[in-house]
Amino acid sequence: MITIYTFGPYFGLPDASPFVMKAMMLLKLAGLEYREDRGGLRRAPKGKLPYLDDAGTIVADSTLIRFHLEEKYGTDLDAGLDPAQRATAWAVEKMCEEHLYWAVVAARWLDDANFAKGPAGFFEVVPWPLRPIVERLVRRKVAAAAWAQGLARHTPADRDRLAIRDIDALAALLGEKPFLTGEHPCAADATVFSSVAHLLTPTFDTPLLEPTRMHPNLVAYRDRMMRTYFPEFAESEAMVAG
Ligand SMILES: N[C@@H](CCC(=O)N[C@@H](CS)C(=O)NCC(=O)O)C(=O)O
Repeated sequence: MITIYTFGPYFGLPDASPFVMKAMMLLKLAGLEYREDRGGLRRAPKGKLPYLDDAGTIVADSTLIRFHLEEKYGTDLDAGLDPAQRATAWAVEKMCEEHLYWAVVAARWLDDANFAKGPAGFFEVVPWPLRPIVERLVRRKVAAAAWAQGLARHTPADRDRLAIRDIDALAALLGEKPFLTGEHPCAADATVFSSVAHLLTPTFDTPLLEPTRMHPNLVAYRDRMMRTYFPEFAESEAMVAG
């Protein structure tokens, strides 16, 4: 049995991390059973989640997990796509992960009110009097990572303008198709779905929620994917935003 190391459900979503949700989706798209383990962060080989244990083979990083599943189980999660569609899917995935994701991180971790509504809850397991110290350290680490990536150096207004370009691009690329590249999901749908679901959760008051909600095709896509792949979350509070 494959074990995937996760943070667990938060904000009405299957996982607090879009990368973990993506990896869970990839496992579902590959038709593989898995179990979740929420206690793996301290032993994470790269200090991040997700990572996976497949009969003793440890794979850390959601995209490397994809490659592992495709290689070990002989499946092509982009089956049926031509080279240009594969290239577009890859570029869109990396736009979500390396650009849009950081706007979501900034909105949640740098804004005090949003931090209190979301990430602060991750530290409830830390006993007093350590909790505020650990919380401050981790928050500082996340802020430093967002600064190093670059998006956090902009004013919030510029950051949001840049992220809204990504959101509009996703909506335009999806169009009226059920999935990013057509009638069937491809690997990048795992990322796009988890990104859109995270953008739409009403837990956070962010300037990215309304620009996402304004695209009925993105909302319908999120709803469709959630109903199909995570039906246990289809009625959660995160789905109210649509
Ligand atoms: N490139 C990695 C990114 C994973 C990632 O950034 N995970 C974050 C949560 S969204 C994490 O585990 N952060 C914990 C930390 O930095 O301490 C992937 O695709 O899996």
